[in-house]
Amino acid sequence: QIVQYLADYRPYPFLLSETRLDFTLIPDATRVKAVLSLAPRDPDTPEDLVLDGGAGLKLIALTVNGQKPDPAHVSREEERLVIAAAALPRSAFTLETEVQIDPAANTTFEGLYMSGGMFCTQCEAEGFRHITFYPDRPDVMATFRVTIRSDRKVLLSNGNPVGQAQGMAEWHDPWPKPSYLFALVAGDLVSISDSFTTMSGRKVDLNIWVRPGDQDRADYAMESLIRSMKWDEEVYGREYDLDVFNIVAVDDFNMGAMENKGLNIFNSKLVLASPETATDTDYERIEGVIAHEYFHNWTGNRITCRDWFQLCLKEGLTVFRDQQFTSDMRSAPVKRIEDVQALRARQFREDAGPLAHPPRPDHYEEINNFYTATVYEKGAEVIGMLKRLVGDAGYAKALDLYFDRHDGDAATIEDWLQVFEDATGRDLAQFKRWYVDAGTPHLDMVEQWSADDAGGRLTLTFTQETAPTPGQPDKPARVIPIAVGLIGPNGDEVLPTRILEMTQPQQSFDFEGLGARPVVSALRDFSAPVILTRRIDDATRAFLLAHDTDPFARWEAGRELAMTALVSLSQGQPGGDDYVTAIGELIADDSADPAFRALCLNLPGDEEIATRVFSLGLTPDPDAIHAARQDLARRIAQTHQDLLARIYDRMQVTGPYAPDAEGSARRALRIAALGLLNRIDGGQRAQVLFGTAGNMTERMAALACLIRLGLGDDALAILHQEFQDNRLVMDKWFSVQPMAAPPDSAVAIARDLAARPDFEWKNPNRFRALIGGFAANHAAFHAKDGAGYDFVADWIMRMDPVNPQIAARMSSLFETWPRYDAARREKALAALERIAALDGLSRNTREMVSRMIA
Ligand code: HT7
Ligand code: ZN
Repeated sequence: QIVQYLADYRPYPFLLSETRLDFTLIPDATRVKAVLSLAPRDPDTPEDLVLDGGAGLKLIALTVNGQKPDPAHVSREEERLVIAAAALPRSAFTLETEVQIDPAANTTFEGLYMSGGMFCTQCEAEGFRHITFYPDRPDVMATFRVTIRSDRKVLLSNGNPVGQAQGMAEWHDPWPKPSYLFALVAGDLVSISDSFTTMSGRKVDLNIWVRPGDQDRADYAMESLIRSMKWDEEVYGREYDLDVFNIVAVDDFNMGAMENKGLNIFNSKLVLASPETATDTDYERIEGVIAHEYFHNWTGNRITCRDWFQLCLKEGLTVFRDQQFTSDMRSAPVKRIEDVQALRARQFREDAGPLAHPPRPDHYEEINNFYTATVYEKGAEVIGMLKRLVGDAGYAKALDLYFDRHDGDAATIEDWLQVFEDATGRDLAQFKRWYVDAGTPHLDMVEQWSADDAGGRLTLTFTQETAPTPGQPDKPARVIPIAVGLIGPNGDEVLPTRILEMTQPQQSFDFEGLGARPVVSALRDFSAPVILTRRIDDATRAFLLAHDTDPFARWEAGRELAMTALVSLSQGQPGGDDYVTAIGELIADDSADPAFRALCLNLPGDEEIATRVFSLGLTPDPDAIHAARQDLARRIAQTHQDLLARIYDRMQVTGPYAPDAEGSARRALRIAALGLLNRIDGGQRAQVLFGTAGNMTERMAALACLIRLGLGDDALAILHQEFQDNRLVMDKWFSVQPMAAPPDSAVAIARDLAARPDFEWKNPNRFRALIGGFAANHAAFHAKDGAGYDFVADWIMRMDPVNPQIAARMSSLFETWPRYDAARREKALAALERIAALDGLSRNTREMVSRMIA
């Protein structure tokens, strides 16, 4: 069956109570013995036992209750092993298998594979079936007992250690779990260790395992873990439940990190950091991802998903929780603005193109293609809306009920919503649309003001509309929480934030007894993931940028000022004067948070401008957009050069580097000022900063400035010389060049880089650095002659047979192709068709490409 449908869900016909695994680890001939304690779910209805298992499993032995079944009752299909009901007892039985696998030949980084001499697993979503025959689905949960035999020094699996001898270790995980949470690591590793005492007084050993030499770069990850454990106790009342919590850093990893029970495995870039090698953004991501994976222990592991259609149940909720955590650890307004920027850049783009799907899809071909911004980030936004609608107390009550009711379950979105209905008494039938419908609603707001003797009345009329998405032509109205505040003409707030609940396609809300006509501050804190349009002039936007009391709405007013100017300039029209004036006033305000000022000073990127141009019914011209952005940036620099120079000097942080909110805020503003000044000082400041800065944040910013001016060669050579043995810094080296290069030279630069022997393209981080870095250069990727499309397509085709997950993920770079002019569309489509025609194309990439060219 190629397409999987939610509607076809059926419980597994067998119950699995315990899984015992015995690994003998040899790089090209690992043996895996599995003993499964099974029982028919309904003994009166005999069923075949169907086990998942990939072609790479060589079956060595199979017994049922110690007996070899009649071979006529055992069949091997392409990706399954079937034991006929006739060969199975009607009551509890033991199935034993032994297989041989070849981790050394596994380049997919799924299942059991090798990374730098170490054995490592990745089982979500369906990797376990490449390790042994098993019911590899999230609703089949069992306790695990694991024996590892290997000559590697450190042998790890899930749960608690229960035995250790020379060349052998035994682990027991008492918490029933699905196979996707299984993990094993065997390597010559070293650890940094600490401990955490839980709220009930249990001491937990904490270890972060890294390659020898990397220990001194794991401290921040450890501190982040301890902060996360404490926060989850304080805010959600969730305590850790094993004696030990292990984290392992791995160089070859398809995604960011994995929440395996008690044994989180991380991409080394999300563990290792030092001021010399990591940027502020890296530190913030490390803290956020460590928290995310830790929080999965409850939202994902203790309560897991019934099937993969429910993925956003664990991912949306866990992203929401990690966002809350970061808001508490750092600046809440800045975090909110960053999250909205990311949502718009990735999820809105997905929702508006051929890959659009609901947070809970109802069909898929390859589940790995659904680890998307929609499932993760929109999934989190939906929970944010739910919280706004039921209030903080309602949310807390619902979450307590969720943990009480579903601990140990494989749950669904229906279970999740039921908990909110039961805890708060609200009917959430309409709210469910957010989970099952794709597409971003467009929300239009019209203001009507009428003055009379009793005072003025303001009427706000909202209209919602969602464009059709693939397979979903009709979009009924959704419930939309719209946070609104009113600002008086003197800049004082006359109405603090109020949530308007919109449930109809069109709906009006009145505000009575207002003295004078206020300015509306709408969609405060980005209260719903919608695209808001309103008729508002630049003067009113500038007023909101100066006076709005809601930080998000204030930033948004500035963003809109910049965006309208950029759209106008990209169409060959004038624009930008109001923005240049207003931004000068804002950044001169030393009482405002530097991080907030930096966010306001950074112009929208080329891709974001293209998205806006397209949403206005126009065809984006990447070259004109790039030129417009350059032009506006240069005007800001020229107009405010003294002010920017002052900011650049004053924001310098003296003393030792600390990756905290305060220091990174100052550096962010300093770098934003540098980016503008660089356009008029001939790269002078950037040269000095690159040579003198003691931290990677400022060095990378300076390097990007120099590359932009075509002056980066010396700095690149210095960085290479210094860090050629540091993979993570070299990834930055590979990505910044095509990303910051002038668009007309970026393809050539990317090609040269790709030809270097140290472009280790099978490593996902390196591949993403170069290919993803290049595609982030919007005008270069969308070059008129199609060279950008061809470069990326060639590399997707090369990667596909080696690592289909990575190839498929990279193919989504093409998802915006239908927006552009006919000549570009033709070239992008030709590139996609070339990929589609590749012999033996993986299921992963085939699904993605066929959705994009459908
Ligand atoms: N739950 C994990 C998602 C995941 C993954 C991680 C690493 C490599 C492959 C993977 N496939 C799916 C990560 C998370 O969301 O926390
Ligand atoms: Zn997650």
